[in-house]
Amino acid sequence: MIPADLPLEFVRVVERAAIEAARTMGRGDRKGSDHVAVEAMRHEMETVDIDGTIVIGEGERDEAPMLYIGEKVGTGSGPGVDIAVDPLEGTNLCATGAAGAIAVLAAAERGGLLHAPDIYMDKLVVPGPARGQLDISAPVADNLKALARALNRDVEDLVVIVLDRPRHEQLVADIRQAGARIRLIGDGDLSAGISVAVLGTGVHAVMGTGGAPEGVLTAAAMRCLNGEIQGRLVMTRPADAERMRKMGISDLERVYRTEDLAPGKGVIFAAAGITEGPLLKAVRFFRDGIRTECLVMTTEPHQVRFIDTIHAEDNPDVVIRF
Ligand code: FBP
Repeated sequence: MIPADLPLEFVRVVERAAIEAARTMGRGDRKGSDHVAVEAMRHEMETVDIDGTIVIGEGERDEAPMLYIGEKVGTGSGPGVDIAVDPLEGTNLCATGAAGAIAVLAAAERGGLLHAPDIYMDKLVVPGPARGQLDISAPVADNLKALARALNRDVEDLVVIVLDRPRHEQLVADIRQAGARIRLIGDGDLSAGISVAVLGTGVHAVMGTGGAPEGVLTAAAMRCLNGEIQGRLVMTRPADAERMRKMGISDLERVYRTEDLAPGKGVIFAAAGITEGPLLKAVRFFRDGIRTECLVMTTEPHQVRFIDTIHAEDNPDVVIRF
């Protein structure tokens, strides 16, 4: 049983990572930004009463000094939880001050999140009304027709988010051919996926290949937002086969559904805005404090909360503005 206050504890963790990353915004130092976000998240996590294990993190133990896969986090007293983190999703976005960088954490009871290898994944993310009506293996045009039908609009009225990469040349051509509109993004298919599952954001699907770890985090968000992700692992380097084998994955063609990627009963998803985004505002620094915006969601109870926090200086003269 996940304690009721745990989601709010995780808000603290993503807020801290977001604040530290945001201080480095625009410095052009993607590694430096990532490093401070990782350190801040790791440090804040030490105070959370969980017996946590990182299942998706900064890499294998020999690659990452902190938040590596298998690392124990939390005070050690409390429930056993598996944790997936992306302390800075969109390192380039933060380094250049572009929109959409977020700090992210998902958690579930043991076994509640897929231990996905750090390789690519072909993804299809759609909002709740289209759940179960598209098939990642079907032609793009068929999927866009099904999506339009589910959303009660024409294909021409759909906006599909695609990572701007040469590998997506054919996909972009297929979407254009089908008549849908496209938003090409530089980075950040996880925050794009979250926006897709929230009606009113003006975007209706994410298509194309991005990171598999981001796919698992997207699935945790979809469990809370009733959206859908379908994903298929993609091997691009010789080392990927070994990675998959080590994780017990033999079927390359397998299509993972939302519940395969994030099967937990009690899923928690927390994200904090770093740079400005469609759902979460950027971290704002002012004389008397810092303001952050977070999204924290749970499946049990099913809640989606937006939390706007002023971290005020400890000073009796501080003025709080709306
Ligand atoms: P980072 O924050 O690790 O830089 O990842 C950003 C991102 O754009 C993800 O959102 C996406 O899944 C992945 O990188 C795509 O990978 P690539 O940049 O190799 O195409």
